[in-house]
Amino acid sequence: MLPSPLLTALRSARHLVVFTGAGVSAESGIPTFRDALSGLWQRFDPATLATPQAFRRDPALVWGWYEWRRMKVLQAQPNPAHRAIAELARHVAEFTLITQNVDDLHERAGSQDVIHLHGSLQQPRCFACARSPAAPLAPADEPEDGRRLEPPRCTHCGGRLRPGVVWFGENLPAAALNAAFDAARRCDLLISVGTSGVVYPAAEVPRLALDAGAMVLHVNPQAVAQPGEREFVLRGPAGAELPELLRQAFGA
Ligand code: BV8
Ligand code: ZN
Repeated sequence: MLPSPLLTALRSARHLVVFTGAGVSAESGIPTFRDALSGLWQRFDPATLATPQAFRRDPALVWGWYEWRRMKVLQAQPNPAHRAIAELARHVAEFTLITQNVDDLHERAGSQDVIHLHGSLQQPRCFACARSPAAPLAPADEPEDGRRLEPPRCTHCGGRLRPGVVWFGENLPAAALNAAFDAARRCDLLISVGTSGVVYPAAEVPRLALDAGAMVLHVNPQAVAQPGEREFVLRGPAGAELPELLRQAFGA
């Protein structure tokens, strides 16, 4: 049974924020960011591959990695965690969903106005002129040697297309970051789902909510936080914990 202060906070929430990381998509079969380098990619470090320098050095390798991940997303389905988050929004007065993920599984589960702090796999843009391609990308084809894939060219300037994600060393979209920080400061309850909380400035979000007096719940199989007066931890997979939370709080 959820602790009663948490049940009360859920049922009386004026403004609920849900903040997600790669763990919310794990049960859809999308490798988490730290695991995204399984198999063929295991000898790469995400923090070096997810950078503009890596793309400049070897665009086909980086594009191949993202197309492999985009293909995994196309083959995946939203899981019960994504669906429970979409349903939660219907039970509170104000709801904000902030994600670090670059997949579209929240949207495919019915969530709207999702704040993507780190961009999206679905919106490539030109590395040179930043324009988006006129036509959406064809479904990812299998990278040739299992890895490399030449990025398509921009129809406007001939530059290479790059994934529409925020790489390490790149600024986050200001509008998204401001909206996320504003929601964190105003909410009365924030649920942080499936994130290791190591990447900044996104990792600030739960701390901002806590410092502003909100209650914070972490949902993660790993121990990512110490429970405190206004901080709770649900140790388990989001696909099980979130539907159960929804049932206990709203009978949904
Ligand atoms: C910035 C998009 C200003 C791409 C990502 C040196 C130079 C430059 C910058 C820095 C530097 N040192 C530090 C920094 C800042 C840097 C940073 O924080 N680095 C870290 C590594 C220390 N940040 C940046 O660079 C940011 N920009 O600071 O700009 C600036 C500009 C110039 C110079 C200086 C500063 C940009 C960061 C954005 C990077 N892009 N993603 C892509 O996806 O390829 S981040 C990437 O990791 C993911 O998007 C995700 O957001 C992030 C964290 O991963 P998680 O989502 O938490 O996933 P993870 O795998 O880590 O954990 C999964 C969790 O799920 C685990 O806890 C697991 O237990 C749990 N789990 C597993 N199964 C389940 C589950 N939970 C629930 N249910 C389950 N079933
Ligand atoms: Zn261009």
